[in-house]
Amino acid sequence: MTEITDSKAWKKLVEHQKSIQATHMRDLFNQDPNRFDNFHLNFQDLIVDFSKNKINNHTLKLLMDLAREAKLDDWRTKLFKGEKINFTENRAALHTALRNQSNHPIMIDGEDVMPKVNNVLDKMAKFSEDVRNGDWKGYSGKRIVTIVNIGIGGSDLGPAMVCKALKSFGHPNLKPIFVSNVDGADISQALEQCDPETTLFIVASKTFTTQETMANASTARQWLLNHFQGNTASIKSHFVAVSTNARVVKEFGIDTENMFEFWDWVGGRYSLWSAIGLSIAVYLGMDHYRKLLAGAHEIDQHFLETPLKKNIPVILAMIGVWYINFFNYNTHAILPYDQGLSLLPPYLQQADMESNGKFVSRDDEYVSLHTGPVVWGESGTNGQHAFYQLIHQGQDIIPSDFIIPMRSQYHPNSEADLHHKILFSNFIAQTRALMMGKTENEVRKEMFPTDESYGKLEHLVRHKSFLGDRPSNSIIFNELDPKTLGRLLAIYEHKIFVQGVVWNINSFDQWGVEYGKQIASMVLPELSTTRATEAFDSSTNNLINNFKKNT
Ligand code: G6Q
Repeated sequence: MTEITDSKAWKKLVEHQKSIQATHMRDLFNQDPNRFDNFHLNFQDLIVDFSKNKINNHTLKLLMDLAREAKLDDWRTKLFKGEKINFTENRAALHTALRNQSNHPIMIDGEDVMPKVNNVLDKMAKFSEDVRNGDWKGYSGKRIVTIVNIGIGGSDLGPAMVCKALKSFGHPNLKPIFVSNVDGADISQALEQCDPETTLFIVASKTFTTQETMANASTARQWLLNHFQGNTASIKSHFVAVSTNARVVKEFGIDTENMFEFWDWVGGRYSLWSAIGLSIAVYLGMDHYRKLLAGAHEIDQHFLETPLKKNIPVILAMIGVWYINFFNYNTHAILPYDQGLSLLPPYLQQADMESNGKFVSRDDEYVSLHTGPVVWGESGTNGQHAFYQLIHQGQDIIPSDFIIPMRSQYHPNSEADLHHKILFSNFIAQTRALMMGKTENEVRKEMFPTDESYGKLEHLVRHKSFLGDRPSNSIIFNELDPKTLGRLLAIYEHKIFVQGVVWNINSFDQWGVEYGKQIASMVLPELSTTRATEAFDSSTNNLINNFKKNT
């Protein structure tokens, strides 16, 4: 198989990188007064400004050529058609079917999946309405006020992030809590906030065998049964399941009538669009949940139909490839300027790193290139008072995405308005400072405004200077509402997919997650024996044996 590094576009990009490397982004802006016009895209009210990147028209042309040489068009079609592109698990990756609002048939193994997708959505609608309006009662007849989602990874991060992001749309009398960690502190602290008579547990697990989720769900079940004197009839009113595995759900004691189904072609990290989004539907209401799906569907259409150079996920993906593979910038920061989006960085960390943290190609060969970047971040302005120092003056260049609504969800009174202006000005300040930097002469002018003061403290000049030339994308939109959030998340999903296509990897498996689960299941029985363990390496044996001595 020819590698992407042998493609014409790749070779030209290597040469082009050498010629553009020394050009400061300041100069790119000086050379082209219309740089913003030339390097931004709109989708409804969403604006993606990618002008603060080390690119020119020629860069973009070559990057689009590269995407074409990687056969992006074909892969995009395969993704949406439900071909089994997750070949190591023999599965399709059809999260787009879950939000297929146009409802055209989507076939897997000769079966149109849309009827069952729509049936589950209807079941979710009925259930979430019943909980929200109090028709669904706890065992003692009281209405539900707390919803505890028990799940981990893909069965936790998406719903937790969305419920936090869209809190202002949430039901005022419902409180969502997310329990994921097997550390007993997580479930204990959650249960401290709950009354068994008014709590609903949603056990969310694709496999329904994940150790952490099953341990937390069992603890929650016991807690409920303790309250109702062991009466197992109470479970039906307080536990529902979201899973692909009806048999194990039943064994756990949850009636399959109270199970919301999804399918093996929904990857964990792409599952908030499936019944895994049940906690979202209950908290925000099904109308808002459907708007979230609709926003994602709009981007699916945009991604499918828009020419590459106007295609938002493609542009963001290819700029990422440019930095990772041609500049060796191997991390990427997600910096939302919206406190509601504070869980977006960990959400996207999973979406990206679990998808593209791969070193074997689709041709079963070792990949010779850097693939997925280390994705990290924190909401602004908090991050500014912590790690931004390194982004401004550290040795590593960290391409960053700044994400901000123009209006706060928390509706403007004069004070909220002021908060938002301060927030927005900080976002602008950071993106400009990163791009422009501050030369030593500019520092001197600031430090020594008069001739007399000139030269004093000269040794500080370099410390206070900034090289700039540090890239960022700015993604802005009117307000963070369900549709906008759906659009934003789908943009990132497709960006990640495009990068996986260029690197010729399978973005939809996660053997690294499976390996950890496998070793943990070998260690657990060792912790319960009294004899010293000799089964592993000396470090592992000693760590286990010290645990045994001290418990
Ligand atoms: C996601 C991963 C992983 C998964 C969890 C939970 O793509 O596969 O994060 O979601 O391990 O798995 P279950 O839903 O099966 O409990």
